[in-house]
Amino acid sequence: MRIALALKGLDYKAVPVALQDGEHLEAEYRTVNPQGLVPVYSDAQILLSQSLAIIEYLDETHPQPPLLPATPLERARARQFALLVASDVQPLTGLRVMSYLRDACRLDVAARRGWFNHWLMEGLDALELWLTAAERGTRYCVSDEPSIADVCLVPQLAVARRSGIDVEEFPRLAAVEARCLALPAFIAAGAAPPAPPS
Ligand SMILES: N[C@@H](CCC(=O)N[C@@H](CS)C(=O)NCC(=O)O)C(=O)O
Repeated sequence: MRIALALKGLDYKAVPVALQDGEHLEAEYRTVNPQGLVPVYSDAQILLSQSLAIIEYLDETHPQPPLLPATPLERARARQFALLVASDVQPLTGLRVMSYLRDACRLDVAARRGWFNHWLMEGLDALELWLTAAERGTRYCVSDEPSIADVCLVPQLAVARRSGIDVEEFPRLAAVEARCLALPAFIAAGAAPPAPPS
């Protein structure tokens, strides 16, 4: 959501929610999102959850630059990549699922790590293969402009990097990521990994 806001050049006030401290599960936050998940987006009129719904809302209310490409096939392809991340990978690897595996299923660290890596790697493999299959020499996932696909891909790769996965094993994903992270909007949104210690 932050990347989409930055690509659109929109000013916003970020209200951090400390997930590791369980702030999102407290009654106060649940008055904002009863589901207890981030992000939510609000302006004077509305309160919305679900990243993809928010991003499409921003795209429709602030059409420039478009986050969904020009042709029906490119739009479908962009949504395909975005959904692969947001519906197939993130839900299986998110904090609440990992906490449930620890607390309710009593899985140890190794088993939880195995679960996390399995679903994340399966998703990255699929994204890389689809990117290869759809390869038309474009700068970003779907076209020569960043789309909703890139907006979803880059944070998922940041999660992979933080988890010690070698993203360079996925050369097409890594190349798209590098191009995105050279864009001011991705930098402004904090999508770039921290610089290595000197
Ligand atoms: N489908 C939701 C997923 C939201 C979600 O899982 N957000 C994570 C942070 S990226 C979260 O709030 N995790 C807290 C938890 O799992 O307890 C979306 O795309 O917005």
